Amino acid sequence: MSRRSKPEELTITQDGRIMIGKAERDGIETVWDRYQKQLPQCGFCELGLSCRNCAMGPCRIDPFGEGPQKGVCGADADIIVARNIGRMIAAGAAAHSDHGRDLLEILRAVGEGKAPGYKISDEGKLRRIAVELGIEPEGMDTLELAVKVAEQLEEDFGTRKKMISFVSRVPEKRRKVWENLGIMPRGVDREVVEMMHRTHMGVDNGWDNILAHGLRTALADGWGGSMVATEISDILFGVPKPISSITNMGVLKEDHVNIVLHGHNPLVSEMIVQAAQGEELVDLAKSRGAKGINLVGLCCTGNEVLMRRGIPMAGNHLMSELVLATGAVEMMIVDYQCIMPSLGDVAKCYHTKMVSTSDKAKFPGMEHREFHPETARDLAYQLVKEAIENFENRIPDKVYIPTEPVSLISGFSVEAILEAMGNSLNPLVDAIKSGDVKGAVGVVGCNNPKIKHDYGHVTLTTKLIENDILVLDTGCAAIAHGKAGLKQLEAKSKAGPGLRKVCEALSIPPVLHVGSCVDNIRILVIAAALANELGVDIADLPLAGAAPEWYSEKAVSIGCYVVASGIFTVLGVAPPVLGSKNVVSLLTEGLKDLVGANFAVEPDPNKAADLIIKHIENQRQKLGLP
Ligand code: BF8
Ligand code: SF4
Repeated sequence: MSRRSKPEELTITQDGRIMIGKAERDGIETVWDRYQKQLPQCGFCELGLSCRNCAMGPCRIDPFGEGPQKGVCGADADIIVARNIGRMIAAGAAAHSDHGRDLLEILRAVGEGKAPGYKISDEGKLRRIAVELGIEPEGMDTLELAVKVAEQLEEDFGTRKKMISFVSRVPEKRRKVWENLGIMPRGVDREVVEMMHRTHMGVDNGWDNILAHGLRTALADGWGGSMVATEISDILFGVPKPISSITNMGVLKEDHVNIVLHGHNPLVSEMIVQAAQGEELVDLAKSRGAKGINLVGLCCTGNEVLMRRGIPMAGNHLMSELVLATGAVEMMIVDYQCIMPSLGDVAKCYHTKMVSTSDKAKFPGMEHREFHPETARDLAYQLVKEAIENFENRIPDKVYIPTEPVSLISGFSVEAILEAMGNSLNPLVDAIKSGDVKGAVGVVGCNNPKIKHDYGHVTLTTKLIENDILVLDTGCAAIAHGKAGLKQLEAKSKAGPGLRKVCEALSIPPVLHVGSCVDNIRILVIAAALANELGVDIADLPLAGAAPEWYSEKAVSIGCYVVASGIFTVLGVAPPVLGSKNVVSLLTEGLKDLVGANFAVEPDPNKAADLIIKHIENQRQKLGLP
């Protein structure tokens, strides 16, 4: 194995640096060690030039033009690259959308009285969504209405429709763009399945045709599956409101029973939160020598319970192994997505009990305890009880909690942002018009060991707010910003004078946490509302997106629906498309003429900020703004 990099070369975070050192001392292999062992990674795959879609292959195209230029079937670089990225989009859209479907199943089960423990937390939102879907809620009781709404949104997945329901939220001009290009999303499952079909050998060999369908598949995620996930979570668990909390590994407490909630879907974690707040279990924890039960989150499940309940956030993607290395975790409960299969191994070095909960996500070294709506409440109680019983098994010599936590404000749903502005978009519109706020950027996505942990997010966002650009964030980017202190009211001191003024007037930080990765749709909803307010297309607004440290297929889908919705997007990691000049030129230039926005790739976050600032200035100029 090559020499380990120094912790300060791997992450900008203090807790991360300390815990990388501890992991090494405890003999734990981390994501960075495994990344090192993989180097050099396959150049063909990196460029998107390898294909294993059939058994005549695997095939690869020589990027230098000397070796083979076609696969066995005759597919060239353009076709292979487009097929590969198309399948990445399909997988990402599937992940978000299947998460949405799981929530719809709970909504229906609540309506049918089959999900004790779950309830409709926001009836107002249920009724608003019903009206949007063309359901007349008058005279219908809440549970009946829940079933109707679930039924109608289930239709957005598989059945044959001209378009999915929430396209109704899309500005008229944008819809025309999609219609003209033939990329109107018709059904979530349909677009994903069709992408798998098109990329089978001998089907779609128009590389640009595959990419166009890629945009449609991504739109079915953004305006479909992810939107369903967010809106139904709000109905079931409540619409987030500004809430204070704390973050980094210092949220773990040495004298408490620590339970870590990891994954994406709030349907397990919400039950655990309820169970852990019950007096009986708290008393049990005390009787076992702990001061109480301390729930903390990781990744997007963490974001969900942070946004709604203020549950402290232990860290983002690359921190998940290191959290276990504190030796202070009694139990980690996971649902699905972004859960490294290495976690079970790490936990073996400590007393930590690992529990998987979804029938579709099992892991080595974890005990599988499946959640079902009928029994979720009882299972949650049982798991918290077992975590408490595990407290006495802690190995004191191995326990180390590295830092003091940082405070933050979370909970900026669309509703909360509007409320902060007196239930009107006018303050934001006025601030943009006057130039106090030059524009807004969604900084989103993952961590990736190819980029120094959190460096991309924090550097980019700091520079954007300095330049009076409001940042909305989700996913692991949001956690990075939280740990860096950018989500505190005091962070306004780091903002430019215009943004600072607006933060003061509205009592908001310059970086607004809008949620988990499915919650990127909250940014779409605000963008659509702004465009409608100004009577323009989303593509005309001074907005941008950025994913400085992305790794996942979900992020590819997000990037594509954001661009197809008309928002310029900068990626910090190059997607595997560089093997095709045609695909690169379409994504970075051609799309501008087709959907009014394009991608850029810029690994240096300072330069990415410059690109975004320039883009926002151009957009302002085109709108005739100062
Ligand atoms: O959905 S940001 S690493 S945790 S994929 Fe995963 Fe990326 Fe984090 Fe959330 Ni999103
Ligand atoms: Fe090779 Fe074509 Fe099969 Fe891909 S689909 S593995 S390029 S023969």
